[in-house]
Amino acid sequence: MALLKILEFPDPRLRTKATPVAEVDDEIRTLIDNLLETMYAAPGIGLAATQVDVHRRVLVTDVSEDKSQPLALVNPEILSKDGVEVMEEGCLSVPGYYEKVARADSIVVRFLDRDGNEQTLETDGLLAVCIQHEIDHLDGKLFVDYLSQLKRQRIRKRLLKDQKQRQSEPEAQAAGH
Ligand code: GNR
Ligand code: NI
Repeated sequence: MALLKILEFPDPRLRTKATPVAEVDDEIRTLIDNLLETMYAAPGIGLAATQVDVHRRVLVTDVSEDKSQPLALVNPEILSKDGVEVMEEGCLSVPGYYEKVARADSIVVRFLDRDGNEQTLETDGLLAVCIQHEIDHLDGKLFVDYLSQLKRQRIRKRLLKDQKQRQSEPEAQAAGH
């Protein structure tokens, strides 16, 4: 298992559209394990392969309190959406910012599990929001795209400033500060 580096907005690699997985093999299972480890360490409730610069259609989530419900979705496809849920969202690729976003409240999603078996999941609330957020990543989309241009530009400028500051302090970066 390995901890992967998470790309941060406005890194252009986050705009890449991920390609479908042809076969769920050991390489994909290793990717899933590393995504889960990276998500739990962050900590976060979801992570898309795009965020670790792997442009394949793979995402993981766990919305439980005690890391008891890991889910991996390969080639996820939303079959139907219903209702509206406004939730305060955050993103590991947009650290430190939380904003309200409106999404479907309930979804039906079809995907391949880690054994390559096709599954259909009907869910709502936080898990439904999280899966929509992660599928957006696979399409090169971020939650800041739903905000006003003014808010998005402010976030962009502040994050760029943080990133440049970290680049100029390589020792602190190595020490994890
Ligand atoms: O950890 C995360 N929390 C979160 C909260 C509300 C809506 C979506 C999310 S996903 C986010 C982790 C992440 O960035 N996944 O891409
Ligand atoms: Ni995110």
